[in-house]
Amino acid sequence: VLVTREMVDEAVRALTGRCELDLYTGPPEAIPRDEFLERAAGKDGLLTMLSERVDAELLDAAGPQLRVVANHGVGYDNIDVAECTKRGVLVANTPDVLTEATADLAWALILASVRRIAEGDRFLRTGKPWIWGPRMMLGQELHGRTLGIVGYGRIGRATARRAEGFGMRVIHTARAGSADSVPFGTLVAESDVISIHAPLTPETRHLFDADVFRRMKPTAVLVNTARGPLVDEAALAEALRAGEIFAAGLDVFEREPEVEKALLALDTVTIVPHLGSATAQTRAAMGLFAVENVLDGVAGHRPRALVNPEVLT
Ligand code: 8YV
Repeated sequence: VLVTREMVDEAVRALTGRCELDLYTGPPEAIPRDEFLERAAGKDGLLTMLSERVDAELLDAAGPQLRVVANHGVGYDNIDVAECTKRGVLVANTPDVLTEATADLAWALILASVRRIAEGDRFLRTGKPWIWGPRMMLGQELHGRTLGIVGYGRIGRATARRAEGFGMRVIHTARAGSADSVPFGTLVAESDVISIHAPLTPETRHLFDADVFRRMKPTAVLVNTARGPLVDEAALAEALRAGEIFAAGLDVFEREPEVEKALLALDTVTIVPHLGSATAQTRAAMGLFAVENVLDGVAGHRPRALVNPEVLT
């Protein structure tokens, strides 16, 4: 089994002695593409992370004995699932265990964005003199206002549940549509806070573009803890600069690990480096889940979180 980035100790311990282990430990943090192609050769299982592209080229390099690709994460847009299925390779992910941690981070960004937390922190650190005043750093109220959830799966629902404590009304859009979901245009126009929880697919790429920002309320905030390319970052920077929306909180970026320069220049943007699932407890659970999936797949058993069950039929 090849593991493409360092996992937490619990997960490495769980894998040690259970298989012949090829553990990439860097530097750099992420395995370079050439090395990924080289070290995948002859493996029965791959335990991959966020940006490790598993496509036809990689599957060719791995060879026909590859049985399973276990992704350390719930999102698997880095994996060409159709290509894996065609070749009989199982694909697994780690749903559920990171739901609550990611919903917490969405709220951390919502609160930081509406109450200007990062901006206030940055301001005080400049050491500039300041005097409290009633007009100082005014944010936006949450109570009594509307939260729009884009993508009403596990994490979207967990984020929605937390809104009750803040006295917010919640509306949502869902991929398949459901009795109580609203059209995307309605959500965009009515929401005071929009939190994105949809997967990255060809349909959701740049779902938030210049036109959508123009249709949002000028007091609204946008939070993204899903995948960066759902938002056109250059258009977002322009919308913020032009005052078309109030603020944005971003955990994910269009070209990670790069962050759009125009966003860095704006005080209305709060950014963190893809920390949605980054708690000690959740990362241990994710690591152990991915290990279980890869070992099951290698042993010829059905992984608990199998993305492409059609391989087995
Ligand atoms: C991970 C994530 O940090 O689960 C996901 O989809 O984006 C994060 O929880 C990342 O996938 C690591 O591989």
